[in-house]
Amino acid sequence: MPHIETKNGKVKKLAGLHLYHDPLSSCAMRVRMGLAEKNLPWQSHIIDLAKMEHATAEYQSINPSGLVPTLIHDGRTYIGRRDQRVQILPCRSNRQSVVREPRAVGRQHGAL
Ligand SMILES: N[C@@H](CCC(=O)N[C@@H](CS)C(=O)NCC(=O)O)C(=O)O
Repeated sequence: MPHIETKNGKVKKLAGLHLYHDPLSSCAMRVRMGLAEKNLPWQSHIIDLAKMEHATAEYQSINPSGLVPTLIHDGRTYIGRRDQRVQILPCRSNRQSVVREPRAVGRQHGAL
């Protein structure tokens, strides 16, 4: 899941893990499953696709692709790419993100 520079000032200030997602999105479900598997606490921000909330200027200032999910970790923004999956690491420290930078699908066990 590539890291992008967010233009949204509020998001830059978010501490911990925050997931912008639609409960019915299978793309977002993969990330929710990874977070649950690693027992990581996270805060939910619902983006209702049926209500076109992903098409708002506010959401697109967080994720310019207008797709869900968007994962924020300590103000850093991670968005999905078709050929890449996020890997959520089992432990956290102040120096290392729990979200590993992109890897190609199928190259690594444990990738989401
Ligand atoms: N490769 C991305 C794809 C994200 C994606 O396609 N999300 C869909 C929901 S599963 C979406 O936001 N669709 C809204 C739209 O296409 O307008 C990922 O896995 O995160």
